[in-house]
Amino acid sequence: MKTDTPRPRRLKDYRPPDYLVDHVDLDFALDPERTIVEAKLKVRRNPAAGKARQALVLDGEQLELQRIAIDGKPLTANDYTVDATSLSIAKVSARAFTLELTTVINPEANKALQGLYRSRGVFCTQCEAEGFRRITFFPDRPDVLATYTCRLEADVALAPVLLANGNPVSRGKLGKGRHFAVWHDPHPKPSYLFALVGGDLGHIASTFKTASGRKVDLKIYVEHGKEARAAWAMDALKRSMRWDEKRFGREYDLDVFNIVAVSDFNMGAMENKGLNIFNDRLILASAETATDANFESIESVVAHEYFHNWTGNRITCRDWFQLCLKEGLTVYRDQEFSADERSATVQRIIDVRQLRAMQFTEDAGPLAHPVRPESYIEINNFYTATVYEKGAELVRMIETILGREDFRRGMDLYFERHDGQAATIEDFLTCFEDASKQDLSHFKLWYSQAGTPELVCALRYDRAKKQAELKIEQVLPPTPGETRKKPLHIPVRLGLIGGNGQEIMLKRDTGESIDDGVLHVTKRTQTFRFLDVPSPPVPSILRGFSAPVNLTLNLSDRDLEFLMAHDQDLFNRWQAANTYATRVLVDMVKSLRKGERATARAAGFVKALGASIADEALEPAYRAELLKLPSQSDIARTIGRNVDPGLIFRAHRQLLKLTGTALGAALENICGEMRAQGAFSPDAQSAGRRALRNAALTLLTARGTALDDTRLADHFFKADNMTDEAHGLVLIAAGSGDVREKALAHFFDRWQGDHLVIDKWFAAQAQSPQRSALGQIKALTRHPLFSLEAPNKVRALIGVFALQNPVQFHRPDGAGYEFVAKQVLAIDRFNPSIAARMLGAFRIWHALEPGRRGAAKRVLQGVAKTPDLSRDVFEIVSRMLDR
Ligand code: B3K
Ligand code: ZN
Repeated sequence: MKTDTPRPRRLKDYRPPDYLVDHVDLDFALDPERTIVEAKLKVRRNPAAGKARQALVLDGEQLELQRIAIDGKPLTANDYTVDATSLSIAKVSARAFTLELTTVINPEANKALQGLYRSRGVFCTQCEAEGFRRITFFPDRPDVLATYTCRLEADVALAPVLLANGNPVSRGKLGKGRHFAVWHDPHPKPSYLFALVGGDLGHIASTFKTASGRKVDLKIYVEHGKEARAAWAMDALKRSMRWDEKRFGREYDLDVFNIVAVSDFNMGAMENKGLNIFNDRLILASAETATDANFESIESVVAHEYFHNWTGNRITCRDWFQLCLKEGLTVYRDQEFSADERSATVQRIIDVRQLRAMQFTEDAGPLAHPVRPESYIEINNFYTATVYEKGAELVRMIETILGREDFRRGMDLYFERHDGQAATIEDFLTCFEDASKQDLSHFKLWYSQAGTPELVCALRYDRAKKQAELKIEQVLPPTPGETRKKPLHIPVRLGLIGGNGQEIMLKRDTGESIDDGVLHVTKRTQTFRFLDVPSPPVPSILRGFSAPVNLTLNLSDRDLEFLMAHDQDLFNRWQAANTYATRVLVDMVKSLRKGERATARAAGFVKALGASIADEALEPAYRAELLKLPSQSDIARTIGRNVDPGLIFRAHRQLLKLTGTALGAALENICGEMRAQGAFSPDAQSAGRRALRNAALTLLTARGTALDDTRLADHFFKADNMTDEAHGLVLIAAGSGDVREKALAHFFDRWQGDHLVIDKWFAAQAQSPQRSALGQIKALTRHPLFSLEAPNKVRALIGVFALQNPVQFHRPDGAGYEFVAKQVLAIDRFNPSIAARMLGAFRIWHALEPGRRGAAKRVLQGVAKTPDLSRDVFEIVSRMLDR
């Protein structure tokens, strides 16, 4: 381990910046290996800094400083010092001055993909969180807001397209095959939102007229030849722009909005002002090359990045501890957008599934942290499901607590009060308090307390008094560094359903109104009494998943069947099915452990499921969600300790097979009825039909008759869209035999020229539960189309293996762990951010049975002992082992 152990930064140490920068002039002479950056910063003392330090300290990494001057006068070597991470000028004028800097950088050598780098020959940037300091020296923190003018110069042949933030100002030829472009962004922004692009790209164009009548030119830049595949993203962009006007009264504020798709990108996309840069997998889509899930995530990420224009850019974060201020809020907004554009219930189911899979898992392990963390070593490690997805749930709870109207008033006030500022969670909450006159001080605990609360509920019915009594206890499990927790304010949406399936009017004995069905749980234990309940009710608790908690409630299997049939809250109807399936699966794991077969309970579940999916009043997408059984990781999370992924795999298979067999006829019907009607369309309804058909196919395949094998092979080989083709490939690759090799070879031949589609080929093999999988995956790391330097390839092969192939990743011999750790260390040499993320797959190691736990621990200890770890990996592995 490094001798100079990296020191954490802490929220409580926040100090305003000593100096502010009001305007930045940048001039880039783009060159693959020697890009010259001339920066002119208009600097002044920060009046709010109190007793400012004399020295001006700027962040800077991996920069070659060529020239430094103040107000045109070059500094001498005695005037300043430069070390590996900063530049300090001991004495500067108390009055405003212009600091001039010339730095040289090497984009081609930049494999960390932060700062300025090249992706398949295209110059592009990624500055969030701290990448701008790899471009020039700067106070690289989100509370320093400046306007930017950016001039770019490059060879026309190399980079005919030159883009930066804001509006275009001018462009022209320079001779010697060079040209230039100037861009100006009038909106003050932090350095993390800076962006430029230079390259040879094609584009599609459109326009948008804002509510107040301004015309905005929209362009999406992609690799030549892929223009047609950007149409869906353009459509999504325009729908997002309209939606933000209607729902939140937010208009776009520049003359142009540009999106550029690049291949090598550490994350999904980036909201740089007026110039969003995207991982091309989140832009490019056509029926032949993209699945419905791809179309769906393109729509939601395009929306997400666009929505950042207000929640993130116009109002940014004071410091990185406040990350959820922009991310949680923007995820909430994109979820709402998808809910409005598609089916709200199905969207909620998808979002909650994801929350539980990623965030609940994180919250239950060594990497648990509050939505607003209080310390970090490397901020890139905190772009987590907790900050994003749980952060969004907190915003949603505010809406549930205040009601839709007061929530909107609070949002309006937030936009009005903090436009142009770098704000905090306190600022945000105060807006809702002021707008609604409600006190959110208790609610605020959600931001600082980690862990997933458990609500233990019990319902009693008093026949004589015709009263029902619901007792709710909140259990707050300890998380690293935090053992005693305070009770939270938890909004619990409730319904009571009478024996006839009718909703019972909720009437509290206290007389308190409960029109919205929301109970406010604020104490450790609370009892709610309801009057005039004519017959014993079945409770439907946490409707719409009104809070990110686990629910423990003693419902009988009959009660779950009843809810599956009658709950008017369709989310909870699905939840009942999901709870029932989980129960069955956990039982099966227990029996397998004892060497028994337990299928009795399963029969009840399957029967109820059969009845649910027969209900044609329910839309296909919803029925598809019913048919998707809990995943192996869901079962592992529910079991929680001494997890044996081998047994879980077998139980899961058993239930799939049982369901496929028992519901065979109905599923076959679905496969027939849900065939495509007419030409491919990515809309939600058509996608829902495909989803239902594919879900049925999964279960029928598990049944495993010769007929089922033929159906699956046909589904794959005759597919006319990527949703069916990719789904078929995954199912076929999960099996063995000739068809597997044939299908993989067929897919490879067809798609080897397409660097995005071929990722599906890597991923299908990475998730195969076959014993031979690891050997094949190792071989694939040497495949000519694979590269450790390309994050999408790493995610498709290594990420999918570690996260979506539990049975092989958690091989009892530890070989899966060793393989992933070895890749992590190799990647850490050049891309720490991706390495740390991959290592995160170990976050459930403590919950495993002793044999695997020991194996995983040894591998983690090996990582921890490796010399010269990045801060990113150092922090993750330390937290992982520190418990
Ligand atoms: N704000 C970016 C994420 C940046 C991640 C930096 N490690 C994308 C988004 O959340 O919209
Ligand atoms: Zn975001």
